[in-house]
Amino acid sequence: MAATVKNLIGGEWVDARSGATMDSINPATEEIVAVVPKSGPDDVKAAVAAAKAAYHPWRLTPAPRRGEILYRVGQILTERKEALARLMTQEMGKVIAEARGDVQEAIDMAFYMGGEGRRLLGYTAPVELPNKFGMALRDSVGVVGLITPWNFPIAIPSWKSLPALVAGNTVVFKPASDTPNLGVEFARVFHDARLPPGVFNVITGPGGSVGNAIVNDPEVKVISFTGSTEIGYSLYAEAARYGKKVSLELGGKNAIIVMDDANFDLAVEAILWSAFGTTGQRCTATSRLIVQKGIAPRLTEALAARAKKLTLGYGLDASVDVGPLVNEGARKTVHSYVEIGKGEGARLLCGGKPADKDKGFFYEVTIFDQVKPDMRIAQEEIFGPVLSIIECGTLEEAIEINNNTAFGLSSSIFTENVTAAFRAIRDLSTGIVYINHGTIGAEIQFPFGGTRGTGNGMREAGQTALDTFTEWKAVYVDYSGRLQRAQIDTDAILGEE
Ligand code: UN1
Repeated sequence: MAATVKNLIGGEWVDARSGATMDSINPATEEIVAVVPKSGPDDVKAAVAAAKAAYHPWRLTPAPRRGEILYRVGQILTERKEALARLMTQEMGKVIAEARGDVQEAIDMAFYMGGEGRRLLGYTAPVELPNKFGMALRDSVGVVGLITPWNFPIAIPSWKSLPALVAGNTVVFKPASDTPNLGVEFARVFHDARLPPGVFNVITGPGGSVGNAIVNDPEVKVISFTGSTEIGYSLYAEAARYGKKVSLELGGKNAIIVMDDANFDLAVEAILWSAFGTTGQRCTATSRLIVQKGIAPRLTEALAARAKKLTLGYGLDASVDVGPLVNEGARKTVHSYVEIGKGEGARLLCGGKPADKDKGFFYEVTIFDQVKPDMRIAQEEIFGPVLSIIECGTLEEAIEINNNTAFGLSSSIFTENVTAAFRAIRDLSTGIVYINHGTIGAEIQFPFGGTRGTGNGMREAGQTALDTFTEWKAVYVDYSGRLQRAQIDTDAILGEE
C-alpha cells in the first residue's frame, strides 16, 4: 500500500500549504509507492524561516555535541539499513545489494562527519610581530539549500547534509521528484536522532517551483546541487545574483582504458559492473571503453557475450543484475541515443531496445563498438545502460580520448605496467582516477567531484566537503599593549631604519 508522507518543517510534519500532493512511482512495477506533498514557494519560505530561527542556537552548540547527534544518525541508519534499502529498490529501481551500499555510504559519512565534531581543524601560523598570535578557524555559513538527485537517494543527501550540520549550519533539503519518499525517510532519521527542530527541514515537490524558490531565497547562503549540467549551470547563474556559494556535481562521460597487457578477466568484470551497475545511472558510470587494438576483438566479444547474460528485473529479487531505468522519460532518452548511435555509424552489438516486459521502465543492456571519439554517443551523457567501445593505438592516444570531453568526473586504466599506470595518474584530467578498478565506487573519505563541465571546482565528501559549508575566519590577537603595524613596524625588529 502506498505511504502518505509529509514535509518536515521546524520539527513538525506538515502537508504542503496548498494541500497538493504528487505520487512517487515504482519504476519496476509502475505502482504508487508513496503520496507526498507537492510543495511550492510558500512551503520553502516556511522551511527557510524555520532553518533561520534554528541557526544561532545550533551554531553555538559545541561541535562535539553536534557530532554526537550525527553518531546517533549513523546508528539509526544502521538499524534501518535493510528497510531503507528495500524502499530504495521500490522507489528508484536499483537492485537490493546496491541499495544497501547506498545506505551504507550514508552510514560511513555519518560516523566520519560525527568525528569532525572533534576536529573541524583550523591552523595557527607564526606572526611577524612580537606578542601577537594568529589562527584560522572554520565558521558556519547559515542556512544551506540542498537539492539532490534520485540515483543515490540516501547517499548523496548524506554527503551534503552531514558536513553542513557538523559545521553548524541548518538545512533546507529538497529531494528529487522521483525519490521524495526516501528524502522524507532520511529526514525522519534526523528527527528521531533528536536533532533540534528546524535544524533539518525537508520539502518535497517539483524542481521548477521548490528548487527555484530555494535558490532565489536570499536567506539561503549556500546551494549544493547534484544533477544535470543544464540545470546546474542555470541555478549557478541565478545564485550568483545573490553572491551565494554554490557547489555543483553534474554530468559525467567516464571511460575505462584497457591496455593490451591488462588482466583480462578483471577488466571484463569491472567494465560490466561500472557500465551496467545501477543500470548505468551513476554520474560515475562507465559509458566509454577505450581499448588498445591488440586486445580489442577478444574483449569486445567477451563483453557482448557476458552482457547478454545479465538478468533484468525487479531488484528486490537478489538474483537480478540490472533494474529498470528511473522513469519513462529516461527510457525515451536512452532509446533516442541508441538511434543516434546507429545513425552515426556505430555498430550495435547487443541490446538497443526497451526490454520485453509488461510493466516497468526496463531497457536492454546495450553495447556499441566501432565508435569514434567525436560521435555524440561518445560525448554526451546518456545516463543509462549504454557502453561505447572506442579503439586506440597508444597510451597517449587513450589518455587524449579520455580527456577530450565536456566532463571530467572519473576515469580508469587497466594495465600491469607501472610506468603506464603512473603516466595515467599524471595525465588523466578527471577528479577521480582508478588503476585496475572501474570508474565507480568512490569512498567517502576522499574528495568526490570532477573537472570541466562536471562541476564548478568544488568537491564533496572528505575534508573538502567542509569547504562548501564553512567560511574561513582569520583571527589576530595582539597582546603587546601597543599599536604594532603589520608590514611596517616589522623593520624595527631587525634594528633597521
Ligand atoms: C553518483 O553517481 O552520483 O563512486 C554518485 C560511486 C558512488 C557514488 C556515485 N560511491 O560510484
